[in-house]
Parts: sequence; C-alpha cells; structure tokens
Amino acid sequence: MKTDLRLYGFMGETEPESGLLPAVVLSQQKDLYRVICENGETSARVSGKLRFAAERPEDFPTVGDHLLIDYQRDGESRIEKLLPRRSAFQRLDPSSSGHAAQTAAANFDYVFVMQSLNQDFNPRRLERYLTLGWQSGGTPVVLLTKLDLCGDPELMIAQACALAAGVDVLPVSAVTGEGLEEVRALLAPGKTAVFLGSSGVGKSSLVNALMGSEVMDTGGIRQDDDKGRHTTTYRQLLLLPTGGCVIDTPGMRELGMWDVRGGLEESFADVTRFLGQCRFSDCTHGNEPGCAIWEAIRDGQLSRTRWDSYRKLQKEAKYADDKEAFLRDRQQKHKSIAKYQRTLKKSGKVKY
Ligand SMILES: Nc1nc2c(ncn2[C@@H]2O[C@H](COP(=O)(O)OP(=O)(O)O)[C@@H](O)[C@H]2O)c(=O)[nH]1
Ligand SMILES: [Mg+2]
Repeated sequence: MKTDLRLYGFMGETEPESGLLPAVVLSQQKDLYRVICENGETSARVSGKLRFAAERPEDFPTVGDHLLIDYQRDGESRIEKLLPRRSAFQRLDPSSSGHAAQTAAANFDYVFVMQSLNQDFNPRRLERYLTLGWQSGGTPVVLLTKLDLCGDPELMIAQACALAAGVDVLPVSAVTGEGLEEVRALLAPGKTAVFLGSSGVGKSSLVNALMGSEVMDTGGIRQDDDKGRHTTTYRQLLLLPTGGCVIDTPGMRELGMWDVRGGLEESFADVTRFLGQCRFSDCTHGNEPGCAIWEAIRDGQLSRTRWDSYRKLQKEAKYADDKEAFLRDRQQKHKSIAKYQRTLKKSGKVKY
C-alpha cells in the first residue's frame, strides 16, 4: 500500500517532475537524510546539482522539508529539489561562529512553546519563545507542562494568558494525561507541531504520551550527543496514532535570535500600537516631549516591563543584523588592505 504523504502535511501542491517523487524529511544526521515517500521510508542525500545550486545554509533540507527525490529502491535516493517552506525555524549555525542562519525545522503548523509549571516558568523567556514562534510562520500555542507537580497553577496560567494574547494556553501533564485531549485536538491529520522549550521541560515525555509508547528517552539524557545515544537524534518527525505529527528536534535548544522583527510585531502588539504616535516622527522614546510610549506607560495603558522586554528583544535582533554587516565590512576591509599592499609592493615602495 502506498504511503499517504498528506498525513505528513504534504498537500500535493506541486506537479511532480518527470520521474521524481514527492518526499518529506523525517530526520537528518549530517549529510544523510531519512525521508518518506509513497513507497515508504528511504535514506537520501542531496544531489550534486542541488548542492551546487545551494547558496546559503538555509538552502539545504531539514526535518519537515518537502522534497522531490529520485527514488532508488536499493540504496540511497537522491534529493533533487527542495520545495518552498510554509514555515521554518532559523537558528544560528553553531559551526559558523554564530553569523549564519541554518534551518532547524520546516513546514510545521504549530509551535508548542513549552514551560513547566513547577520550576521553569519564566515570563521573559515565554515572550522570547512567542516571538520566535510568530516569526517562524507557524501558530504558537503555549503548553504549560507538569501540571501534576503544581499545587496552584492558576496564577501562572493567568500570567501566560496575559502575555500570550490571542494564543491558546494549555496546561498539560504527561503523567496524568490531563490536557492531552486538547493537544490531540489541535494535531488533526496532516497537522504538525514543533516543540520549543528548555531541556527537561518535558518535550520527550509529551511525545511519548501522545504516541502512547516510549519512543523517546526521557530524563535529561543529552539530546545532541554526537554518538546518537538518544533516539531523538535518529527520529525527529513522528506520525502520531491520531494522525498529526510532532517534531522534537535536538537543534531547537540552541535557537538564537535571528531575524525576529516580524515576530516582534505580533507578539508585542500591545506595545507596537503606540509606535508612530509620538509628536516627533523620529522620537527615540528617551525623554522627548510628546512621546506616546511614555504617555501610555504613565496612563497605565502600557506596562513598563513589556516595553523593556520589547526594547531588549529589538536590540538582540539588531545585534544579529549588525553582526552580519560587521563581518561583511571587515571582510571588505581586509580585501582593500590586501589590494593596497599589492599596489605598494608593485610600486616598489615596500619590500617584503
Ligand atoms: N511529574 C511529571 N514529570 C514530568 C512530566 N513531563 C516530564 N516529566 C519529567 O521531567 C523530566 C524531563 O522530561 P523530558 O521529557 O526528558 O524533557 P525534555 O528534555 O524536554 O525532553 C523527566 O524526568 C520526566 O519524567 C509531567 O507531566 N509530570
Ligand atoms: Mg527530550
């Protein structure tokens, strides 16, 4: 029987090119991919042509990506084409000393922003995750985990709801199963969720609870262990018995702020609605007269903490931008220094 790729979120939006089959990436270990196509699972590598055409690290496939492959029944298939992504997480590529983006997961519908109710709950981090969530193109959903360990979750739930305006907030327990029905209801067939949360928050436990079996190791085993000790490094996109999919990728932990400007607009709508309303169009929101931000803070229409958080995240986003520009400038400078030295050498003014 042929595998129905619609279960993996592939809606057949493209005309397959002659001889190529649509496929979805289940996992990746360096250059080797595990993908699923109508004939089932197969190993695959990027073709020479696609590798040659790839200009940036983002142009390489990642977990959740939709592809066209040259299927080989025996041996490795070849990935010939990467199809457009409807959502993606960029993270700073650790091998590039933090100045290039890399895609960590693609084509998900929901971003499960996870914090635990017993010790991990941190409003500032929640804001950061929500911003990243919006920016990815997915819909964030807040999952407050370990409900069974928290005697009085009401305050934290209310706090999360206040920060995450317009976003569902679901308290869950992987141990008692409370709240799992609400999570399953979101993950209808063809829908995919990706998890965003610190180590130990309960991502793998939730995957196991949703799967109904122990597919993931839990309990703080290092997830990005190169030796592949952890099952997460092997299997990253999982099909749930109820039809939806989850992505629990080890790379999500190192997510840096990349370009969050789009996400900031949405997760800080309560702040941005006051922007552009100051007396001076170039107001820096310092101590100029007629600053709409400070008026809103004084009137109690805008919270000071929210304004500070917004400024902080904005600065981080700018830093990521600037770092790129900085490196470009530096490279340019080195080039012109080298050119200048060559001219000097030719003119005989200096001897090396
Ligand atoms: N009591 C309780 N413990 C949980 C729950 N979810 C996870 N844990 C525990 O928290 C620890 C970390 O969970 P794990 O799923 O490995 O977190 P991950 O690092 O985010 O994948 C493990 O010891 C789990 O048993 C929960 O809902 N209730
Ligand atoms: Mg885990």
